[in-house]
Amino acid sequence: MKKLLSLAAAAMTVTAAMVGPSSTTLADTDSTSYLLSCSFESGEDGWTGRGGASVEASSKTSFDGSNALYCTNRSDSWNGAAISLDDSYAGETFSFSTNVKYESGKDTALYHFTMQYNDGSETKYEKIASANIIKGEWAQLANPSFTVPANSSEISIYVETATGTSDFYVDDVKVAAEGTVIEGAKGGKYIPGDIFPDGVVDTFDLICARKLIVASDQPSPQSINADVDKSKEFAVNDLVLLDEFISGKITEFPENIPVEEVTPFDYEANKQFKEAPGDYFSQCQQQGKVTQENYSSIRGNKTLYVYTPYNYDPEKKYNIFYLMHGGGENEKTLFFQDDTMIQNMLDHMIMNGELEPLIVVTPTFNGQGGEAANFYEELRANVIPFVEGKYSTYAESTSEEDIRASRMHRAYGGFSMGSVSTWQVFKNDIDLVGYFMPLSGDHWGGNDAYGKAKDLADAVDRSGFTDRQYFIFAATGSDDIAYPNVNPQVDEMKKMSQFKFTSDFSEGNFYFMVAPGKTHWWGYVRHYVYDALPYFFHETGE
Ligand code: FER
Repeated sequence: MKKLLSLAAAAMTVTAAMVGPSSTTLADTDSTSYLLSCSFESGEDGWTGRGGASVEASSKTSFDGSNALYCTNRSDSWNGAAISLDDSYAGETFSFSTNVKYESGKDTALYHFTMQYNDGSETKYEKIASANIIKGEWAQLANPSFTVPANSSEISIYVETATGTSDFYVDDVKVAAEGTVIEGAKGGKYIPGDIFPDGVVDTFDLICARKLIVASDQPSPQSINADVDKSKEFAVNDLVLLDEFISGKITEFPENIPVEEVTPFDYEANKQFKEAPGDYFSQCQQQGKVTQENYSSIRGNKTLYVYTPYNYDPEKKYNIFYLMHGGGENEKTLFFQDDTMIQNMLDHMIMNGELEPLIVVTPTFNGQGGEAANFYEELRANVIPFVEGKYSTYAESTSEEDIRASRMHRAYGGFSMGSVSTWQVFKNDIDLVGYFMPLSGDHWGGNDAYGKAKDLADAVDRSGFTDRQYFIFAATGSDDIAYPNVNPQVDEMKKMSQFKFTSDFSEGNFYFMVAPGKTHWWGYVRHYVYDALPYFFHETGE
């Protein structure tokens, strides 16, 4: 009884600390001898960047002392911070511990403390400890009994993430004899219900939750664990569920995730071509930014450009539109040529409230073995993960699963050969993209108009998506050289159940706008983007 009381008192103390600024527990002060102990107080302590990552001792934050190791420039989730261990570790069992923290991006992220070694024939990787950690909080990744495989060599230990490339800090890394309890950060782990951060959900958490709900209208980072129903706020319902969970009435927390808001949009059902106002192609007083990005792809090293809207905020989520140039053009065509200057048009549309701020990317299909019809491969393998790992979109991470989950916030379009690439993206990447804008170009697949339409309809059937889950706004000019190719394809598509023809995407999913008298030129085609783009990103895909 006495013990319980004192633990409850401890719980109260921690609660008070949680409501205020987060507190950390100092590492042990006993005389344990460590095989490795890295505090980063006077440098990197032998740690190096893994993959392309960089590491440096930094005083921006620390778990213990005044420095931590700061890991940046990661271009893949396996990039991180590493240190080599000598071969004498092989075959022995030790206690490993590190503390990790990250400061931007998702609210929680999965981190791994991993060992790499050579088993005599190949390189192997084994997780020492893993944890889902809370943004802005130090968390400990520890394993008191981890055996380094016998006869291994080239051993190193490192910190990495399961997905994404965010910067992180590492501090107070220790290796000690098997079974040693190495003190580390308390809490910092995402465990719904674990409000008194001890790794288990029990009565102490209920005590903390009750205190939290009366004491705090400003939730602490730790209160993400208190929001057991994932409603994005800690409320009475969470308290009720926690009580039921602890008493054994329920064995898991039912989720109450808020439905994602989409902006209601007043579609026209039969959208007619309308030119953007002439001054939309001059500089706007609220300018977005166009950034050159270099990336490596399955078809060599390439460049693309990223338009970020005025006041771009990496803490917010943005819809994203990939827009492909035509044959003989390149990734610069859309942003740097007098007859395009799409960025000025986007600036004006966003400033005047005609378009939600979004990210627009101009990649290229040019390159080693690259062509319009196979760009969909590179889009999936390289372009989307690269861009969306770096810029803030609805993709929670660059895992294919998270890219799929955010497809209703992703569009792809293109002109001429770019339109050819668009139909191919529809056919092959429909699981990643929800909106399509093929401009002045037909689908290269199938022998005749029916064959082209059928090829696309078959792709829909294979995907399993319903006709509320993909949207096509196609356009061309009546005098465009592509019109005689596209128009018959559209006529065949209209007959198929997969495509419901209207520009009111609350009712259907497929439209073809014909601009009277216009020919095959970006100077006209940019206006199709002006007409079509505001129609995107309003459907939930439910
Ligand atoms: C078409 C699709 C693409 C088309 C032309 C192109 C004539 C591209 C032409 C080029 O890049 O030269 O439907 O119709």
